[in-house]
Amino acid sequence: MSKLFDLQGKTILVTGASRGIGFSMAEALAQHGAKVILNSRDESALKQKVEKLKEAGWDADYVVFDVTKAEDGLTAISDIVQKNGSLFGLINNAGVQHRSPILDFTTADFEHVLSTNLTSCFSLSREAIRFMSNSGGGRIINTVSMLGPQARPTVPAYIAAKEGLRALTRALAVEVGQKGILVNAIAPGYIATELNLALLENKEFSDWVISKTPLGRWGNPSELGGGAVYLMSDAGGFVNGQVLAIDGGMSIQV
Ligand code: GCO
Repeated sequence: MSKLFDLQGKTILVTGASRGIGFSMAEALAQHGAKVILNSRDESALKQKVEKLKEAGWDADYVVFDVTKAEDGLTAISDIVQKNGSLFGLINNAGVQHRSPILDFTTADFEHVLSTNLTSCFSLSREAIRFMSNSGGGRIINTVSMLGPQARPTVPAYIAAKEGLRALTRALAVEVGQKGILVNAIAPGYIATELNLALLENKEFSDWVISKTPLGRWGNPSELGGGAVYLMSDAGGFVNGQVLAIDGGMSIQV
């Protein structure tokens, strides 16, 4: 079988991986041979998900830390390297959402979203790069969003953070490419996850998503895994600083 998508021997940390897109990406990476390390703040959920992957015969572990605490991220990454010998990949997937009309949107709300969705990706990437640089290279994938270049009302912090994360992807890609570290992003469209439950249950909003998506439906979290495998594998070996849209075509429809 082709080695193009083979991730045997690769240790990959996925943040925000106890559910939704993060878990689906981790599951796809494990199915292609990677040792996946799932992160979130919810140890009970992580244990369940790691058990599910192990029962399927995959190589998985978990690490509990809050991505907004840089020191905890550094400790977690160094522990992963110590336990596994290396860290080949990092997926900065953890994220939060806050929806509110601008006049009710506090600065604290804004800073919380920016801290989780952008600053934490910078800090974790820096620490991952520290190790990847000494082990011949690696891969970083940032989960951005269709929102950024596109916008909608009531989610200014999310849009600002995700657009900033696109820019951070390019900034890191140009700085660490020489070290054999590739940095890319995946931009999901509207995916049926817990983060979007309120939107899925809002018929008017859900009908709008369906009408604006050429494939005429919400995406499933499992549809994000292939993009992660591609960008982590030899198949993506010359892709750097790019954003892979996985949105059913929504971002290109007027
Ligand atoms: C929202 C949603 C979006 C989606 C996704 C769209 O409130 O509009 O949460 O942000 O999660 O990012 O691409």
